[in-house]
Amino acid sequence: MDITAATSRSHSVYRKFQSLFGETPLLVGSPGRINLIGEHTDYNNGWVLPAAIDKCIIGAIGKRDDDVVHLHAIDQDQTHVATLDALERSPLLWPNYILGTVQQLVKRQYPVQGFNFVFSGDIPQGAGLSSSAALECGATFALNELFAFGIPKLDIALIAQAAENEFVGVKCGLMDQFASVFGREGQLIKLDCADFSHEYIPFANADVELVLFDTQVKHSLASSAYNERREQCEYGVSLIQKHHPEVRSLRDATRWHLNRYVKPVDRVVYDRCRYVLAEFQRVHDACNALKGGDLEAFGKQLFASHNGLHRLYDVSCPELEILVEAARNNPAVLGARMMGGGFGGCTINLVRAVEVQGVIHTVTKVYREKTGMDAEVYRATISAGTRVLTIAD
Ligand code: GAF
Repeated sequence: MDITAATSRSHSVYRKFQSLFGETPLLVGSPGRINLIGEHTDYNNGWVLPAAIDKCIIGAIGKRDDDVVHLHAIDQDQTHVATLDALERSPLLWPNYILGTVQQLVKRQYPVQGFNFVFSGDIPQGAGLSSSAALECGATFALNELFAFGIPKLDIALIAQAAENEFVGVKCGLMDQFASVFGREGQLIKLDCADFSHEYIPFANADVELVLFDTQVKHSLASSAYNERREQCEYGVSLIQKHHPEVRSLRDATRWHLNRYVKPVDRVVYDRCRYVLAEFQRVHDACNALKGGDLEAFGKQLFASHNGLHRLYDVSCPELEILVEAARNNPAVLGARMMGGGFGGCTINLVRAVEVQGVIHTVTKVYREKTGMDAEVYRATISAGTRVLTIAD
């Protein structure tokens, strides 16, 4: 989103809140994310390399005198009203991302009171850009500001993740919520999901751009397959644990463990686990390449990550394959891979800046010819994390 669009959207969220409730709200912005490499590694206690982007949720929040939670989604033109003592799942789905965070705050004994919340977003849904994490983080952050709870940033991300795990029912790792809360302009975040230590790595190179191609599909098995992959990894760990109780996650496992204890029992689980171990290493190799300014080596890690996601982790789909193949055949693309949970959504492409227009033209043409659909294109700008906005923003 460019600055003008962001400003006009902040204004319209602000005005909508005033027209509904006659009061002046607090405004927050909470971004979606991209991930350069480290896919399906977060819930295995490994490393990821995400960044917050300029597409975001803008929310307006204000206190009420009762225990009502009054939510309004501008883009859907839908309202959901609940009370704090009866936080039930809504069939509208979007309220659950907010109600889930409220439930987590109540569970942690933060004195939440009634509030009004109005929001709008420009993060495409189902594109793997974490619109749901942005909403969860935005709501948690806004409630923390409104009621001055003093919740540290890491806990905001953890509360948002717990909302997704427990209220929404997707057993995601912490990557999306962490990236949304901790994002910084122009910086990638190398996050160690075992202890949440992290370092920022600048992504500032005028020679390349990050281009996302959106398949425009989200296959229905996405969330059930996601939970199944997680269970398969846990099963692999349990097979090793019988002999080596000190191995508590794939982070502690080695190829030797996999060959000895997993491969003879379950070949599919073995493939899942060996993908994860290889992806751990690729994150390090990619970060080292980036720090050394070797973008070609960095790009190769992206292609290798995709191969593993497709062949071993089995979370790709025909539409993603068409986009990655079209990119692979183009010398101006240094690296490309599917991004996020899989089964649809976007590919992320590292493209030589001077050739971006040509790459967009060719890849979208191939996609149209092979699927009859138009791939949406986003040029990613790495931006700041969840924050308070002034009306001038
Ligand atoms: C989704 C999840 F929400 C993340 O936690 C992560 O596991 C990702 O899929 C795959 O890397 O975005």
